[in-house]
Amino acid sequence: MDIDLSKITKQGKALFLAYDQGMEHGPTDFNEENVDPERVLAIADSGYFTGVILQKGIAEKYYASAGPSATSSGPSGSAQVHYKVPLIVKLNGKTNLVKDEDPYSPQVCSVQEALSYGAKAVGYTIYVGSEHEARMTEEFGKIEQEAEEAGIPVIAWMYPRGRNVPDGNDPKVIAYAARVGLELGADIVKIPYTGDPASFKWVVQSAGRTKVVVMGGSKEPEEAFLERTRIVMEAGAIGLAVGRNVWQAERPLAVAEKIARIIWEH
Ligand code: FBP
Repeated sequence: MDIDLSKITKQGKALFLAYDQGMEHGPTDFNEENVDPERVLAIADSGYFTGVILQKGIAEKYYASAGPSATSSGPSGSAQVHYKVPLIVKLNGKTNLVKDEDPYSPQVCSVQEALSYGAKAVGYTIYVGSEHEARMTEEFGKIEQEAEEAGIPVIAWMYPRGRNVPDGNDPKVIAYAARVGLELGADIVKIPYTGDPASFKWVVQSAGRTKVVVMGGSKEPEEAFLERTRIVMEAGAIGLAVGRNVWQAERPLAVAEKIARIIWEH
């Protein structure tokens, strides 16, 4: 069955704002402003994004619950914020305090729970090549089935990592990871950029009918990031899932606008 991606895409393209770094990296990624989920949700809700990626805690306490920008009364009498940007709940996650050579990211939220916060899609990281890969592909298999039954898309973060992967940025390994996403039934794979247009095109081809979005990475100069966006769109990606390069920018909305223009005018 073809899953409908229209709730998290616009004209078939996607721009997701990732805000799960508090779990993956800790608040070292944040400053006084972007440490506040409401501020980042306001960026996500600006109209430039087709989805916001959150862990369950922020999904429940900020996206689905009361806040100062509340607009009406919810079922329990509590005020409800009505964000327009579609919610994507990340179902697994880990901290970087555990220095595992072979990473494993456990499932911390179910598809049903994600749906209860209003999720329009769910996400899951598989560290392809990790000694724990089998546990993650197994968990992913169940999630994929549950999401398909619920009629929502699954996005797989396909990150080649672990002692079996000497270089996680090797284009061949990234293409392999993208292909595994297709094989496992991911509707979209979120993968690193390979570093050059030709090898990235092969990654997109390897993903077949599974759509490709590119991860952001740590903050880089704006023009370099925009250039990378142009290249990946040219190579056939449907868009980006970006966090730090937007909400760590001095003017997040200005950057978001430039990225969106490249994606939709491509
Ligand atoms: P960024 O654009 O900030 O890199 O976000 C993308 C993302 O995949 C997040 O969803 C996740 O928190 C983070 O990167 C994981 O980073 P890493 O595992 O490379 O430290």
